[in-house]
Amino acid sequence: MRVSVRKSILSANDEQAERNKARFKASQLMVINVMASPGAGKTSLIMRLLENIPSELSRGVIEGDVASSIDADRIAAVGVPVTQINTGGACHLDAFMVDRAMDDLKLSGPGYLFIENIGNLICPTDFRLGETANMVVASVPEGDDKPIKYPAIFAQADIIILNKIDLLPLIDFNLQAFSAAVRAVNEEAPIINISCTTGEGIDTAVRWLREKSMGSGVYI
Ligand SMILES: Nc1nc2c(ncn2[C@@H]2O[C@H](COP(=O)(O)OP(=O)(O)OP(=O)(O)O)[C@@H](O)[C@H]2O)c(=O)[nH]1
Ligand SMILES: [Mg+2]
Ligand SMILES: [Zn+2]
Repeated sequence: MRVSVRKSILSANDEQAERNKARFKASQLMVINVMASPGAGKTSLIMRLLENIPSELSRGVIEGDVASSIDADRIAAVGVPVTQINTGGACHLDAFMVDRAMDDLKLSGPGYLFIENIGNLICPTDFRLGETANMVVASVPEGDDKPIKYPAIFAQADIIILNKIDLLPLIDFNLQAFSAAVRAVNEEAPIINISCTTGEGIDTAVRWLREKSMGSGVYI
C-alpha cells in the first residue's frame, strides 16, 4: 500500500516535470538543478556562476529552503531575479513547487535558471523538476566516501562539482578515492574541482555550462 501511494506521487511529479521542461524550453531557459548536502556551497557556487554569465543572457534563481530567505537575499543583493520557496519542512523540491515559483519569477530567456534544491543527498534524487541538467556539489569537509554512501544522487548527476578544495591541506580527503567512488556509479559526468572562496576552477565550471547549453539545444 505504502509503495503504491509513493509510486503515484512520483508519477504525478514526473508528469508535472515534463510540463516544466516544455515551459523551460519554450522560454529558452537552460535549467540547472543544484543538489548537495547542507552547507556544501550551493549558493556560493550559483553566485560564482552568475557572475560569469554574459550580459546578453538572462539569469534567474529559484531558492529552495525549509525556512528563511537568507539565500534568496544573498542572490537579490547582487541584482539577480530570485524567488524563494520555503517548503516548511519538506526535504526536497518537487515539480509543482517549481511551476509556482516560475509564475512568480516570470523569467524568459535565452538564459540560465538555477534551482537550489534543499540541502539533502537523498530524496531530491527522486523528484525531477524539468531541469536540463543535474549538478551535484560535494565538498572536501564532507569526506571522500560520500559517493559510496549516497550513490543514487551521484549516479544521476550530469556534472559533479567538488567544492572547497582550498581546504585540502587541512583535511584528510583523498582525491583519487573520491573520483573512483564517483566512477563506480557514474562513468560519464565530469568532476570539476573548485573553490568558491579562491575562485579556482570556476572557469572550468563555466565552460561546462556553456558547452552543455549549446549541446542541449535550448538556445544559441
Ligand atoms: N573554505 C571554503 N568555504 C566555502 C567554500 N564555498 C563555500 N564556503 C563556505 O561554506 C559555507 C556554506 O556555503 P553556502 O554556499 O551557504 O552553502 P549551501 O550549500 O548553499 O548551504 P545551505 O543552503 O544552507 O544548504 C559558507 O560559510 C561559505 O562561505 C569554499 O570553496 N571554501
Ligand atoms: Mg544555500
Ligand atoms: Zn525529501
